[in-house]
Parts: sequence; structure tokens; C-alpha cells
Amino acid sequence: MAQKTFAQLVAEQEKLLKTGNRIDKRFYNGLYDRFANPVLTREHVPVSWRWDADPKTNPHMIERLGIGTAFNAGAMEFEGRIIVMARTDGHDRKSFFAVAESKTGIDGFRFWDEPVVMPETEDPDTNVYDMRLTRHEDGWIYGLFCSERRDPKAAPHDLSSAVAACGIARSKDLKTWERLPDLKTGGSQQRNVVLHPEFVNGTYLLYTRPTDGFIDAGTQSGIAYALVDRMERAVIGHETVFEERIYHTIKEVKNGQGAPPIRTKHGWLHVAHGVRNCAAGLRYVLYAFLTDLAEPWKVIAAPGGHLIAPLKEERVGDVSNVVFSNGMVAKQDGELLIYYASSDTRLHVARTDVERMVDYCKNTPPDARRSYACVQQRLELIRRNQAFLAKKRKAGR
Ligand code: M1P
Repeated sequence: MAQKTFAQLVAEQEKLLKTGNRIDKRFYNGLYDRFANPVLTREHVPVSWRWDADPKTNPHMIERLGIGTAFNAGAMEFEGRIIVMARTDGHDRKSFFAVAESKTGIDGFRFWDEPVVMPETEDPDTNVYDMRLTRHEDGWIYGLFCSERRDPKAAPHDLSSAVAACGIARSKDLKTWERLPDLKTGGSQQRNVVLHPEFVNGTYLLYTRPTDGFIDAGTQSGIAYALVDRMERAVIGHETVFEERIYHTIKEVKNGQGAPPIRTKHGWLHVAHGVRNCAAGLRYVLYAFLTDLAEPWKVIAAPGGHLIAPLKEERVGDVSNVVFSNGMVAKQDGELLIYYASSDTRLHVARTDVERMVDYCKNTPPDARRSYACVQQRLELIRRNQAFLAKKRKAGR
């Protein structure tokens, strides 16, 4: 084997970190740009987090603590840069959080010197992942994430059953984190919990995904909201499902809130994931909707179908056929960066703007629910186009 030196590994990585990004011209939908390269991969994770540089203790220059993936990332603007809080998985299957920053948000992401040290509670998490970052108007940056532990009720031979809770931490600098008690909810599982960025009638608003317990929607489930009066020892008494799963749609099996929603003049812009089942297993896509500014749990526009689905290379990875987003950034000038991971492996960005997304939400027909009704919807478009194009031809334009 041609052995590499630590310096060689660093030099090779430096080349990767300096590789720019460009719009993927193979893709066009008028709504967002996709890019040729992912913004973060396992190869971006610093060499010194993986290799022992000392030839005395690592004579064969073997990777000692391998990294498999860098994906599902929270995102925000921070001190003039775009940062992503990536879920980074070691070869040991444990995830941890690590911040990478970029000037542009589309390339040049570099991890900070060390990963995040997330304090544990008195009941240590086995695994933590998928942080949503919220810069709340109370002055804190909150990180809400999934905290997983083995199910204490699992039979001794069952080594897979887990309990997922919502871990809560807050910070001012994204380096030092104050861990708060996990969210207490009525249900037994809680993933994809997201903190709304503003107070609503003086209380904190959480988007949740109840699985059982105090659900307000009969047999339906989906994205719910709950109001809590404090984030320290946050307890949810009641969750109300407002964005339901629906038969034969992209969110038939489950759905979950993505990043905190973005305030626009026309409502709160949400990007969520929807999951359906097929012969190849679960298929995760992203979809968008708008909610009312004063009552962010009232859906006011819901375009049919997916916003982003896994495409080409994105379709394959550790968990194939998945796109998942828990971070987006709206810049001052209206540009919107939607960070999405493909197949639980690497992180990409889709670039659009808030105005376009609002147009998409308000003017894209909703899911018509039945094949016949979908054909009517398409016929309406076709006939309107026929009339418009005929008129244009007649006018000689
Ligand atoms: O593997 C796809 C996703 O599965 C889970 O998300 P959800 O609970 O919404 O199904 C999470 O493990 C997520 O990290 C993962 O990307």
C-alpha cells in the first residue's frame, strides 16, 4: 500500500475545501437552483478529527476515528457568515454536532476547530442528531434536537427499540451550550421538534410530531403545535395537529417540520418533509406551505406535491431515497438558502428567494387528491396555455 503522510491528507483535503460550486445546469424548474457539488461531505471533516498525526503512535497512518457522513444540518447567519450545524456520524454510528462555516453559503464550508460538546442531562443520551437552530426573540440561540436512548421497557433481546425525546440547549456563541431538561410531552416519541422564532401571545411555540398521548386530531397525526410558557423545564400539556398526514400523498406515512419557518409579508414560510412507502422502502421528499402570521398553526397556502425530491446521485446513500431538511437561511436581500441532506449521507443547498417561494406556495395548485381531479387541473393549465399561445400567434408576437 502506498502510505500517505498526515501532511498529504491535509493537502488533499485543502484542495477539496477550495473547490467552488456551480449551478447544476442539468436541472431547471424556475423555483430554485441546485448545485453541482454537495456543500458538506464526510471528506470535509478535519483530518485531525480522524487520523492520529504522530507516526510513533500511528506508524501505518491508519484512520483511527472514521467519519461516515455529514448531513442533516441546522443553519443560520452568524457573525456575517453562514453556519451549518451538521449531524456528523462516526463509524461507531454515534452522531455528534459540528459547526462548519462559509462566506457564500454555497461553497467553501470549513468546520470549526472542534466539534460541539453537548452537555448531557442526568439521563445521558445514547445518540443526538438533527438540530434545528432558532435565533429566538428572547435573545438566545436555541438548538432543539433528537435525543435517543434505548427503550427502558424493551425486552432484553430487543436491542433496537429506542425512545426519542426532544433535547433542548441554548447558546450565545454556538460554542458553549447550556443544556436544559428535555421537553416533556404526553406521547412516548418526539422527533422533529422545532422552536418558532417569535413569541406568540407571550408564549413559546413549538412544532412537534406527536405519536400518541394528547393528540387533538382523532386517528390523524402529523405536524402539531404546542405553546409553552418557558424553555427551562418545558412541558407540553396539549399538542394540536394542524398539518395532517393524508392518504395517497407525499406525506402519507409521516411528516415533520423542517427548519424554523421564515417570516414573509404573506405568512410564515415552512419547509417540511413528507414520507411515503413504496416497494423500495420509505421515500422522503420536502414540501412547502404558508401559515398565518398571527396564528402560525393556520395553513393558508399548500401547493400540491413535493418541493425537492432526491435526484440522480442524491438518491443513493446510507439511507437511500431520502431528502431531509432542518436548516434554511433567509438573507436580508431576500435570497433563501435551503439546506437539504440526501440519503442521510451529505448536505446540499438549494438557492431561491422568498418572493419566488411565496409565489410557489400561493399559486401552485393544491393536491387534487384523485387522478380524475388531477387531470382536470392539468387540462385547465393546458387549455389556458392553448388560448394564450393562440392569442400570441395571432398578434404576431
Ligand atoms: O432516514 C431518514 C430520516 O429519518 C428520521 O426522520 P423521521 O423521524 O422524520 O422519519 C431521522 O432519523 C432523520 O435523521 C433521518 O434523516
